[in-house]
Amino acid sequence: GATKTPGETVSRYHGDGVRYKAKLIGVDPVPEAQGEKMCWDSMMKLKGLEAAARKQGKHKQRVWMKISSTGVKIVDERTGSILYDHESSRISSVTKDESDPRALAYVYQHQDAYSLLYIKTANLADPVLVDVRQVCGGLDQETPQEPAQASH
Ligand code: I3P
Repeated sequence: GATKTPGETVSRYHGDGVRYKAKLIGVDPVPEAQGEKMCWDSMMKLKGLEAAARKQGKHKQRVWMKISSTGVKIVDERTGSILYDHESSRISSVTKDESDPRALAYVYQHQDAYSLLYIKTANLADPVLVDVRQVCGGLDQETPQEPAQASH
């Protein structure tokens, strides 16, 4: 994408920030703030639960993912209620789903625990990843190096 000046970055995330149409795949407690394998395993577990739910005729919850300088909010599309409100300082890692160009996950801290939130975007996840990383102070890119190896 285009390189943004610091000024543009600030205004883009100011106030309500940006929002993306998405569906919530799920939330899973995880033991650490970050970790490639941990995130991958958690995402695949949630993906398995999603597939099982779909077989029973259940659909993922439709949400808005709102990204602003304060952090990330997950809002129910139908009711407008805030499901999750994560301050940027509580988001410890952001992970691209190498198996799905429309999915991403991030880990957030709550009290002394961590959870992974896994989300499917209506369009490509890449610009969303960039936005989350920007508001979280440029988190390290976590790109799994051997995604194909994890499919056993
Ligand atoms: C749907 C299809 C969509 C999926 C949707 C499925 O199945 O796989 O791609 O939305 O999930 O129900 P079908 O083709 O049998 O109708 P996403 O791509 O956004 O996951 P959903 O029911 O959870 O919305």
